[in-house]
Amino acid sequence: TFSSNFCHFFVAFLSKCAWALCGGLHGPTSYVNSKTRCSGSEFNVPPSAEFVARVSGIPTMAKLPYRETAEGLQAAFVGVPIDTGTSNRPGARFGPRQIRVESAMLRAYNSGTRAAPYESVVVADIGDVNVNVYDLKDTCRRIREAYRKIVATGCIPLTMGGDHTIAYPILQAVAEKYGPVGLVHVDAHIGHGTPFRRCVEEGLLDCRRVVQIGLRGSGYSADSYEWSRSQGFRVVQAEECWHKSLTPLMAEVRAQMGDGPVYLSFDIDALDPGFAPGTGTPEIAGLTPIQGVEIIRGCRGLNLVGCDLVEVSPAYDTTGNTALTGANLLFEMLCVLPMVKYY
Ligand SMILES: [Mn+2]
Repeated sequence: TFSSNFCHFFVAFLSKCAWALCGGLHGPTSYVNSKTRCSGSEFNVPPSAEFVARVSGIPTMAKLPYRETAEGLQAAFVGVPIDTGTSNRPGARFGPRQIRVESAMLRAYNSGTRAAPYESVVVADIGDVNVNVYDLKDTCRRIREAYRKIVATGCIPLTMGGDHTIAYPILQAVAEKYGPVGLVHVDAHIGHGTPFRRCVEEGLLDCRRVVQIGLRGSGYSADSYEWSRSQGFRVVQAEECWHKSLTPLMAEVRAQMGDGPVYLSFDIDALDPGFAPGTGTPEIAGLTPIQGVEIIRGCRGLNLVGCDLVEVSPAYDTTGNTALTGANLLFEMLCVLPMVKYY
């Protein structure tokens, strides 16, 4: 409608004015200013590239302010730079850093869905978990402890990996707070780094509310997904996704997940390596970026308590496109969090 359009542009205009007034055009440190400090609003708003050059500044996720802790935040971008759990090509430890760099392209509104995350969620980049690159078990302990603190206040972590192992200690912390969670797992592999097997063994998942989407490739036996199905998971192999919109599938997934807490774990290798080559264990004939976006947008309405985007490995990515795709998928995740306002 005209009035909602007007409101949208008016609010966008105001936030830009706030930036300009804040000194967004002046001074080397001004880019980390936020709307909080400028206008008294409670939200953090990244500087618009209309006022602050995209290439300027220290690269935080989406050019959001950096905060030391999750205190006072409703959502937080967190990096977990580890690849000690990688079984093939290493390099995902550099994923969070490269995602932050490419995220400079992100703008404040979701043009496709009309989501306005920075008008409705207090969000910041809280940096990286201090991992132990020599000891995966110690890294898992460090991740679990860091995420306990993050989720303690109700903050929703949006994690940048890192190899998929990290989902295990994250889910330990998440399930400790929320109880066994539903899981939307998007991946070429059944359990990259085996995080979800460990999660099942520890009772962290509500197994009737688990779906795995995009599984494919050669296997260790003819029925590679028997274990998943015998746990009660819904398995949607890549072949079932070929040539299709995944919007109808996601309606079924929403019904499966119900109102309970849900965690979304998205391995970038779910996408075809033609679109996202910068990853450790590529498998051909994967999902398209459109299908990836359909999956995430299809999570709108779920009680999401955490999301991750893992396995971005920049060294195998000659164009930066994998990290750019990862940054955009993380933005899409922010846009489907329960409290996000839509125009
Ligand atoms: Mn994978």
